[in-house]
Amino acid sequence: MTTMIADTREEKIATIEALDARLRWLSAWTVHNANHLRSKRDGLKVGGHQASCASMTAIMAALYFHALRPQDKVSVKPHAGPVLQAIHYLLGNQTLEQLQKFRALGGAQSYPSRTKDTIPVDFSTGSVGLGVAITAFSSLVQDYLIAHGAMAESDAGRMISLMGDAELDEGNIYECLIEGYKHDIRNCWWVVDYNRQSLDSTTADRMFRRFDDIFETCGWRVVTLKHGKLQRAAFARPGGKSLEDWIENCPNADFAVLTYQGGPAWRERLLADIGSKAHVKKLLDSFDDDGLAALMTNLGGHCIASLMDAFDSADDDRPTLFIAYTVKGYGLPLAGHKDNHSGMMNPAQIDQLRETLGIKAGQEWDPFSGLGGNMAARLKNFVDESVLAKKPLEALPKPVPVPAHFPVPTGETQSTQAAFGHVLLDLAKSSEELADRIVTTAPDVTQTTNLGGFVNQRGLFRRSQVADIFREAKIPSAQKWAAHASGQHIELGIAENNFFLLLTSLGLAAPHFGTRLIPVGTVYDPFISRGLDALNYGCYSDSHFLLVGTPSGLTLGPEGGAHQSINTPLIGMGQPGLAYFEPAYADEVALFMRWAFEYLQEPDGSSVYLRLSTRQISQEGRTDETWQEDALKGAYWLRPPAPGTEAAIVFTGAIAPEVLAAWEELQYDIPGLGVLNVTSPDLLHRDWSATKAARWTGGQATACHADVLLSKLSPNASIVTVIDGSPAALSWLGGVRAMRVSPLGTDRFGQTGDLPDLYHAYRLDKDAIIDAMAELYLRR
Ligand SMILES: Cc1ncc(C[n+]2csc(CCOP(=O)(O)OP(=O)(O)O)c2C)c(N)n1
Ligand SMILES: [Mg+2]
Repeated sequence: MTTMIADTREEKIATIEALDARLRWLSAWTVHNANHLRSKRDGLKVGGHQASCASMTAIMAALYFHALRPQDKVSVKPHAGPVLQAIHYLLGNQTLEQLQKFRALGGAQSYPSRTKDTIPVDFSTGSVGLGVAITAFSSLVQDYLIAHGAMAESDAGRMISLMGDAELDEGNIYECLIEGYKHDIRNCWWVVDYNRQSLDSTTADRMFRRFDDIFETCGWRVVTLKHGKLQRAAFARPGGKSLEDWIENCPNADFAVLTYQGGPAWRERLLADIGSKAHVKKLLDSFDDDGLAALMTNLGGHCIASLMDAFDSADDDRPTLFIAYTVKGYGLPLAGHKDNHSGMMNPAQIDQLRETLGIKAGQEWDPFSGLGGNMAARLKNFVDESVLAKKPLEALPKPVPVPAHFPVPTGETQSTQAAFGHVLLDLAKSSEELADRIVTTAPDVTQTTNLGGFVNQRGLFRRSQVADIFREAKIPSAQKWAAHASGQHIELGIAENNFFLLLTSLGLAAPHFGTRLIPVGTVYDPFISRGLDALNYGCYSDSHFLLVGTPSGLTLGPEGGAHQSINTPLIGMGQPGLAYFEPAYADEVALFMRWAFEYLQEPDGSSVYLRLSTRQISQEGRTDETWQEDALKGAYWLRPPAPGTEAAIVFTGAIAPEVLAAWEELQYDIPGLGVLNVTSPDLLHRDWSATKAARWTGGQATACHADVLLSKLSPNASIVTVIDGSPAALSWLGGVRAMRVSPLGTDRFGQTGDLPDLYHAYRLDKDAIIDAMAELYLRR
């Protein structure tokens, strides 16, 4: 055994203080190198946030090298990304080359990224607020796994967010607090870097204590770290009480200005304000200017001993908010300046910092430079022995088997939404392992999106049993809402941000906790937009889940314009990490769901989005399964064209009956007219662009699926495209083989009405399709 540097707590504090200084240096130097030393080709500022990093190095040093346990997961405030990189550099998990390529292609990312960074990252961050709330949902997912016997209670980790104080302005934080309270979440820590500065300004003094109230109301313990040990020692001396009171009442902006100005300014102001009070002058005189500046900025969030004590004090599973007072830019010449968010040290200033920290010129990247061989070896030993160095790598458990076929819901007329409900219900009644792994959720729209059948079978999830009072009182209801630890539906209030964050956490259950869950979430299609950033966050984090948007489009009829989704097909196409399908028929729903359950378990898979409808339409009398292969690629000929035909109708989704009616009528004028059912405008478009790109990027220059399908038509053919949504989702198809297009769809807000009226008013009916075709012919 090598001797540990930290045999006593005092030694440990001193060691972590040394690491804090290293992290401050390495994070600042990484940003400096990227901006001032690396050659530039485009004149763009590279950027980076030295002040945001310095604000948090002590918090991170104390957390990572003292409080963290192997099973804990951490979400790091985006702008402290370089500190996380530096920690892994000290641990030997990060290379010099990666740090030198900070913010360059293939290098360390500006903000921690699960998918792009080479170091282990538990949670991606970037969009402020989301990286915080996700930890609460992951603690809920952990509870779900414990309750379902997939994890031992003793293996429960803490889900920790290291957050900026401006993140407390994001509404999604409070949505999450409320939902978290309902679910009685535990094992969640949020540590606020309370530097009272955001990007633009110094934050409002009025919020002092309000955060405590809000969090305590929601069941959290609040631990405030206002003063470091130097300050506490000074307060205990004669005159100290006056100094403490002065700090207590000092407005945030004044504190920031004085911090920036330094020792002489502190002295002048303190003497002016409280110099006449007993013993104060003597107390202040006992510090030189640098000492006074150090004293006044010795806030709790920069004091390793105070941080260790605070973390140690929260030794149960109660959710805990640590408010750690800090100075933005602590220890740097940028400290406290209101413009320091993107501010950067100039070469002279970084040189000065290097000297202060005892690092030799030319040894800036040396992890333990300037410490002397013995000390450096002992520090390295401490780091190597830390819990973090033993953190297990993320697991990739085997996929859950998916049955080879899903039975197709029967019925002459069906809606895609009802078919979705049937497929899930069949699964819920089965003994398939897949059914046991499915977790459903919805933001208060469980019944109206046809999840009810699954929930009746599998129950609501609650750690402690909640009886179904209506049922016990024998009041008839279609819903059996008993909640218990083995339930598989997580009920959410109406907050679509929460919905997407929960789906994200559920989708990360495999890498985070070693057990695969198959998340299925339903939401009214138009309200996807309400949680769009959280959806994007989930996809960016490479979480895989099945999203069902239903009902969709004008086809919602009498519900009217506020509920009719228009641009969701474009969201489905434009969102990376999300494969969008819009089935027309029930058998397509069964096919895509089966495919999705496999695809979202593949390492290169993604989340899947089904855009569904409540409109009941006549089903196709299929005679074979040949359509399926093409349907899974994004489109198939529902009515194959005669070879070389001059025209086709290309459609997506629930307006199939109008399309087929137009087809019947047009056949006399256009014999052999084809009908192409585009089941996924998304896959079709991706395939088209990928095939085009492949020619130039070393791939095979094959024809894309859309090209193959449309090549059945004459080279001079025309197409009418029609979708209950943005026409742009399909109109691009004209570009694949240079065909003329008449695009139908909705590009203005909807309104109430029955379907014939609406389809007529918005030109989605049979006549509109025939007119559009006629127009193409007339213009020949
Ligand atoms: C959703 C979102 N809006 C805006 C931004 C731009 N932005 C980046 S950091 C920041 C302020 C951060 O302040 P704070 O959380 O207090 O961090 P710190 O002071 O520690 O840098 C803003 C507005 C963002 N990253 N995400
Ligand atoms: Mg801040």
